[in-house]
Amino acid sequence: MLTSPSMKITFCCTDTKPDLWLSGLQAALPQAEVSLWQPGTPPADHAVVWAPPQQFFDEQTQLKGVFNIGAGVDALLKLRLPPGALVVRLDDAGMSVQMAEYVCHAVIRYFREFEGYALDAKNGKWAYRKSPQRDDFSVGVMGLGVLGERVAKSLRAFEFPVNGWSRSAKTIEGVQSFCGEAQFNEFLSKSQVLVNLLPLTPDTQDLLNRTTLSQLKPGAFVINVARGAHLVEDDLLALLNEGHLAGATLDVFRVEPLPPEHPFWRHPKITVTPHTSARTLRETSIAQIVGKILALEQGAPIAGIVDAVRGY
Ligand code: NDP
Ligand code: OXD
Repeated sequence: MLTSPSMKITFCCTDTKPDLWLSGLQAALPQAEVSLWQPGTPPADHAVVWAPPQQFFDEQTQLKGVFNIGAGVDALLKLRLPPGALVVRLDDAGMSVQMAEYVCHAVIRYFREFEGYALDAKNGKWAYRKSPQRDDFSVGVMGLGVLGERVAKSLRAFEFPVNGWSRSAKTIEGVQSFCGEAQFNEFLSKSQVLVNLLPLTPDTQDLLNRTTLSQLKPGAFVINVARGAHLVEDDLLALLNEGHLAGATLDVFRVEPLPPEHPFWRHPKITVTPHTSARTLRETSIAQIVGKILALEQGAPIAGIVDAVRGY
């Protein structure tokens, strides 16, 4: 038997239909007791969560593992968590390939002017557009973690010059590494496209603002796929309207769903998608989480443990 017969798993995921998660977890952990959390649920050993209420942690004080069904833990870390619990984020689980698709699509759409061709086609216009020189078209990826590294490598496969910015220096073939505050301005000034894949922490909140975005090359393009609170929305709008920025593709917003009256919806230089660049894949995620629960129960090391002080 792989798990103790009394092991209890509780599931508390806002905005997520629970049934297939519960049956999937139960099938993968037949000896465990898997339940949907509701107020008063007896203490569990491990929790599978997304945006749970504070009451959940106030009651579930004996958790050993808190498994977030996403990569970003910014919302989770705002709560008071049980002191003994390890917080574990999803570690790729099928998200990095989706993120690479999304970002490469957005970059290539801008580089090859496919939006302009689509407009021309609507008007029956047959005309060539001149793409910029690839060598002058540097893409800067902020955050070179699980997702950012995959995105940077995928962009390299299209032979774009790629720079990356992270806290610590990285060695990724073909990608120039910049790190820390000291190298941030240089990184920005080299970027024709800026891709944000940072975690949301006190250090990174509002980091995409007038001062930083003004340092991008003239006519730069911004892709935000991390969190809405990284971006000062009015500053982006001003720089687009003044012409310093050419456009933006935004998947995440300060308020989600993006309110109907928000100017981003109708701005001609902004493409909006509904926080969909890398979706959580249920079956892959269950397999990963169950593998980690079993490893933890056996005292084995696992990847993806969040450092609450660092914030990611
Ligand atoms: P990781 O934790 O694996 O990577 C984070 C990267 O950011 C690391 O390279 C880290 O540097 C760097 N970093 C953190 N803080 C700073 C800082 N202050 N200055 C410079 N670099 C910093 O995260 P993931 O790649 O898995 O995910 C990134 C984010 O993407 C998530 O936090 C989430 O918000 C977002 N996301 C969005 C999705 C969507 O559908 N839109 C889906 C999934 C995730 P170092 O390596 O040196 O530690
Ligand atoms: C995540 C997300 O953090 O979906 O995984 O945004």
